[in-house]
Amino acid sequence: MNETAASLHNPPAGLGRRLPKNAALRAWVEESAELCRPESVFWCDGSEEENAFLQGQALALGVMTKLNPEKAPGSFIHRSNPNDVARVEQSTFICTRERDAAGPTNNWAEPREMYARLYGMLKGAMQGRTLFVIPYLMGPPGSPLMKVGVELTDSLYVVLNMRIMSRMGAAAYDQLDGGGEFNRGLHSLLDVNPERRFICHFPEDNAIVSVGSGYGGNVLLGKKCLALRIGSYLGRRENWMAEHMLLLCVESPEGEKTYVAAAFPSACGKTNFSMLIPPPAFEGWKVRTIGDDIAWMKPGPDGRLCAINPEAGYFGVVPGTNSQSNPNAVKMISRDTIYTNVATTEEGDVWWEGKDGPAPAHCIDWRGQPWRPGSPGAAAHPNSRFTTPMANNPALAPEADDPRGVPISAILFGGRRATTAPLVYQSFNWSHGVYIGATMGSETTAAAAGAVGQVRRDPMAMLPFCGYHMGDYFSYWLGMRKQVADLPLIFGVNWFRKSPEGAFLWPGFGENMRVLKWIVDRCHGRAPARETAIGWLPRREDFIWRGLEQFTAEDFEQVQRIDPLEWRAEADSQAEFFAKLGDRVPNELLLQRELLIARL
Ligand code: OXD
Ligand code: MN
Repeated sequence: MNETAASLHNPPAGLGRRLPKNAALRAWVEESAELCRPESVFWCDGSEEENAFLQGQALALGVMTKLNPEKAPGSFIHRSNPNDVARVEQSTFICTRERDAAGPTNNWAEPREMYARLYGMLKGAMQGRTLFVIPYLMGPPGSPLMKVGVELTDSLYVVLNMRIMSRMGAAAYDQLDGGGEFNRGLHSLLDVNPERRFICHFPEDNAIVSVGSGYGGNVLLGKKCLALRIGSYLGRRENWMAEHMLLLCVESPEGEKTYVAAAFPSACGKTNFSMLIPPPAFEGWKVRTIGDDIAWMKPGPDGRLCAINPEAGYFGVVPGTNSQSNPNAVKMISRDTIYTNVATTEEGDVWWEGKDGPAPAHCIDWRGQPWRPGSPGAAAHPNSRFTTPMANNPALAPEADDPRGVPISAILFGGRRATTAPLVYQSFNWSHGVYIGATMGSETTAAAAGAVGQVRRDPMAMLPFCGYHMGDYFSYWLGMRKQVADLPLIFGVNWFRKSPEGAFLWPGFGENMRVLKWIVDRCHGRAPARETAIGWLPRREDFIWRGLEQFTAEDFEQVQRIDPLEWRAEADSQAEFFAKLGDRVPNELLLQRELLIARL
């Protein structure tokens, strides 16, 4: 079912021909078509009629298969090339005139050279295919943070996913017809060959070229490429922030709303946390989702940091999704969803490791091979994904569509750490909080190609996504202190601490509400804490324990334990990381590290 030759047959009259008034856009599409030589050009308008037509074409061309409408209404499965299942950090480039602008954590290439190389590969690459023009918005229309993008692609899968993930079509034409600036994204599958796979960002031109992959994070260009890599670059220039953060609203029984942003690396539970259902002891409390992956934030006129979710859908990790880990997601992906690289059952339903119920006796695995319990390897790829509209989320906050955004009270930084990092602690102040974010460590996951389970520094969960020098990014974060009068409080969290025997210490999922409640109370000056070497920690009595009485005082002590030796090793590993970044690391962060060591 790999998508290699998608050429549309006979679009009904009126479809694919919505030409924009924007002359620069028309000229660029013409130039790109001259280079790539597609059989036809299809201008997407985002209409329902278009969607139905394109879905039909995707079925006819074998790009997707329809799932049983009784089991998964309106849903499809796509199996990708097995060599193309995750983001490829080694093939991702930031192309700026000066090498130093990209910094040591990014692959860099000289823009003219990289354009020449990419255009060489793109020459005639779309012969026999259709070039789709996808105009889209990131952010609610009318938001001061909204951006316009246009993606040109020869992949139907990309069109159908972008339709879910962004505000695609008419709303974007409205902006483009006004003649404004837009991000130019050019994507081609080529022959889906890892040797010819490059995800290249040209922040100085507000442009992206992605070739040789069909995997979401590499090709849904509004997401990681525009909303994070180009976004972080533009943000620094235009005084806003693009962050790898979920956004949620906690509403108390009295109706008090507190908005929280949280950065966790890929596949560490952002989607689950953003729509958690509080346990029964929290009657009347509600958690609602604004975003599950990306936050754009800007100092607001009221002196607070104001955030929007630029996306319109969720591209989430499937395995492990069940009615205990994320009941809202189970409902949300039960219809109108594109699944990628899960397994399918004989009844035309989907299956994955960790789904509710027993494993089917037989199924077809993510590679399209017969699979049964005991077969080698997982039935669903560990990075298999769902693409689903945010409107499907039963916990969606109405604010997700509010162009004004929401004022942030707390920022959480969380890694996947088996040791060292406690369940929750609060920074002493903004500078210390930025240091906590900058020194975040996390075990690697299947969301990126490469080894899984190794601790690496992933500052603010942005290591794969920061579009410029990481040292300058830290300075920019520190500088927010001057722009935002009413700064959010900053916390470190870790849901993944393990016992020496390797069992998770904290039950996680909905129980994370207990942690969230303490954080919210801290924001409103209602909860005490005790000072420690690493920050402010809750005491056991500061949490609500009703319904989780089996989590004893000793358990709490274990999950919150600060081991000075582990922290000394942590500080050493942070020093190594800072050294790699060179002299652009702000002194203030080096000083924070010294202070930590002194306190330890
Ligand atoms: C994602 C990722 O897909 O971070 O969100 O990889
Ligand atoms: Mn992500």
